[in-house]
Amino acid sequence: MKKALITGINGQDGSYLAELLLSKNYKVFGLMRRKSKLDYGNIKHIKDKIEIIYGDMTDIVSLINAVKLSQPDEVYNLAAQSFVATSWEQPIATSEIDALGVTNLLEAIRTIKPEAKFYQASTSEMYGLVQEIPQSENTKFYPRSPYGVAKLYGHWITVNYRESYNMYACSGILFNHESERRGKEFVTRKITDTVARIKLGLLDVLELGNMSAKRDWGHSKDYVKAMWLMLQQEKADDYVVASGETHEVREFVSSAFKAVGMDIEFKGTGIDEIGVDKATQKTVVKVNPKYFRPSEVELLLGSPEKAERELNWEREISFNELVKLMVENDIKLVGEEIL
Ligand code: NAP
Ligand code: F7E
Repeated sequence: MKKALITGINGQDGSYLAELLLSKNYKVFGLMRRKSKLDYGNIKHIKDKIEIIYGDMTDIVSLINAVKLSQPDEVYNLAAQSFVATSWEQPIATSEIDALGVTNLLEAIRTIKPEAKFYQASTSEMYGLVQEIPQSENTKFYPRSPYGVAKLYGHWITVNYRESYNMYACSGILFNHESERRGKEFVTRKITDTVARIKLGLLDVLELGNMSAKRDWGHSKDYVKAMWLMLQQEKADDYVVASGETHEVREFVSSAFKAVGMDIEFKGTGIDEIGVDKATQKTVVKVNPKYFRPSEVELLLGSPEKAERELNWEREISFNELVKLMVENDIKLVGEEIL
């Protein structure tokens, strides 16, 4: 039986990856932070099948303990302060977790179990002010947030440990991936949750920031398969995982309203832009500048060509299916709330 250690197990990706590895008969260990109130987050339904180890990416002692206890064949480093907007409010914490935390974990592995295979959750945010369209493994990086900068360190330290110590260390440069388990502060889930509340009469308006930003969105379930595939190769390498399509935030909004039978027309520009329900002529979308970022990533479009060719990775859930799954799930959850 193979053993895997997943940091950030109770996050969106951690929970889907744990399900995937359990289905492949792995013994799964998950690193979680201690909180004042015990909350298993996204792994409530599988917590009895997983061995939880308490630890923190900023505390190398806890990571050494975690590696000692689990003796993993594979380590997936998914733990991070992952919300870009928060990285301007907490740049130091973000760097300590997302940058130095990676070194902490790599050192713990190098000391205790250097033959373990390592996956680092890198991100398309490292491309930031994009230098090329589409972005591939060879595109120059230009991060635009403290989060992107910290993740770039995490990426390069992974490459460096591979080259310095011959460790099997991979970096997956994943473009945005979402799901029914996405945190509600991220734009997709904020949209689907609010659309559900508007549809059910609990809210009137969805307030957003930059609706012209373009993202390459996929479903987390598809993307965790690529993480696993990266650790099953003969040689460690870095891969872009993306859908190969880009959509404006505005388009996600229209699709989400469409999924509940509402047709939206956008009027005006900039901070005066509104989205109007064609049937009732009511304003259901507004811009609120408080959601603008100090510096924005305007466009992301990834090329998954290498992952498709070398890993045989394929995405199964399309953009429209993703929006529909998320909206239907939020209609159900909000419906249960008001019962
Ligand atoms: P997520 O839902 O925010 O999960 C992050 C996890 O990290 C949470 O379980 C969180 O635990 C844990 N964590 C945060 N700080 C920690 C610390 N100091 N010590 C230990 N655990 C800590 O993020 P996700 O969407 O699943 O993303 C997984 C990883 O992929 C992240 O590294 C993210 O940066 C990266 N990534 C995500 C995307 C995407 O579109 N989703 C794209 C590219 C890369 P708490 O519950 O205690 O906060
Ligand atoms: O923003 C715009 C916002 O917060 C997407 C993380 O998983 O993917 C994620 O980072 C876009 C941005 O995700 C609102 O300005 C407009 O342009 O959903 P997001 P993100 O910043 O792309 C990458 C790949 C990661 O690695 C990260 O961990 O949407 N936007 N209005 C808004 N965004 C939010 N959150 N809220 C708004 O009201």
